[in-house]
Amino acid sequence: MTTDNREMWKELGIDLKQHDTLLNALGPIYQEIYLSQRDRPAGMGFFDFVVGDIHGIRVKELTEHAKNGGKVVATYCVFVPEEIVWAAGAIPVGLCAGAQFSVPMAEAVLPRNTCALIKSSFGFKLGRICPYVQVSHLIVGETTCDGKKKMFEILAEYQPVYVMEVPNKKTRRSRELWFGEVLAFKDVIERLTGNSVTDENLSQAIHLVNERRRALQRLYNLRKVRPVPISGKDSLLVTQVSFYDDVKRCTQMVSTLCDELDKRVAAGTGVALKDAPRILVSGSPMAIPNWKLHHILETAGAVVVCEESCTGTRFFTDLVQPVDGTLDAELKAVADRYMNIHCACFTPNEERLDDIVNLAKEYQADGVVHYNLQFCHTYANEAIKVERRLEKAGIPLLRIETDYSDEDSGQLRTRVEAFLEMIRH
Ligand code: BJ8
Repeated sequence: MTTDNREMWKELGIDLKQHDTLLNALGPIYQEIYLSQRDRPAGMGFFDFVVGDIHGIRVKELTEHAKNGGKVVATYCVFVPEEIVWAAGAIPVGLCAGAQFSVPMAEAVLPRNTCALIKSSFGFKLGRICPYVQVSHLIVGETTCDGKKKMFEILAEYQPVYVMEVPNKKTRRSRELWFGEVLAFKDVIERLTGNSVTDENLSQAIHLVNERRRALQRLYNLRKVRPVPISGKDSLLVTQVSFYDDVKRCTQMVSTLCDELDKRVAAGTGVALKDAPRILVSGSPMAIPNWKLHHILETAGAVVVCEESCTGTRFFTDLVQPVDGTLDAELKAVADRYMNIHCACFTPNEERLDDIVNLAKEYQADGVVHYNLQFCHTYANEAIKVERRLEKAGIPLLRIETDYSDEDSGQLRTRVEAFLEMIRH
């Protein structure tokens, strides 16, 4: 931790005492969960470095950008079209909201029976402990769930917030509404930055983000192999880091990691025992440092081969389709791409059920663990349909409902072990 960093955090208005407590806690957790893994790919070194310096270099880059007149736009959901932000010369940052640390702070204001993701993100602002929140000029929220949209109203008392309306259906009229929202978002970002989004800079931004999606697709394709060359924990970390690291650098580092994994595959090198049950995790997103379920699964002898979530396949599966021509056509292509994210906020949402079954087959999963955050009614209710669909497909399912605390870890471990035992026999 350099003096430079402390100065920078102070300038950003960070509560240094709380912040020290947070960073001091992260080190040992990372050591136990990540660095203790055996046979990790060398390419994970970059991602270890990024987490080790989580509030250092990247925050400095954003601060420099801001000092030079650039804007930083923070987001909480994969529905916010980052291409538009890049096109206008601003930098988007996907905020983490995976730490228990900030939950009690949020509970001083928000109802306790709110999902941990909402409480964690709100607590980071309230406690002034996240430099990514502090450095951002605008937070972009969305209307994906009731808890979030009401939290954004309160968050707006602390920092500028703009909320995009995400429709709840996938009808033609909903798509039109969403396209209108994308156009309105472009106007907001243009006003914020003073720069115009043009067909040229938008097409460059589309290419930039598509390249990162391609790199992540490549990483996930490598996880389909038997034996799997990278752990679920490491893969999850790569996706988590790609929410806030520089898009070009991240694409490069994921590609370098994949080059190494290609060699592992060719040599038949795997990270888990041959008979380790292969698990697909499906459900709510897992932001840094939420590694709880993956850690329990992988220390119980399983290997996570895919995440059907917004910190998984929903983040990168579809590319924005390239179109020749007008800005309007490009914006339409961007809007269309985002409407293919099968979040549980949609009704009906059969596409997500299809995805889970298809992914389980593609990744040769022996079972699915459905993960939903306590008090998240959208995913909890959709889990009923997931259960029925998987039963029909003959794929074993374990439903987990939890939060960010460690209080239920022992109980979760027992349930996970019983599930893996059932799969093995
Ligand atoms: S597109 S999954 S990132 S909304 S877990 S806050 S739904 S009560 S996170 Fe999400 Fe966008 Fe959808 Fe993805 Fe509400 Fe549920 Fe909490 Fe949630």
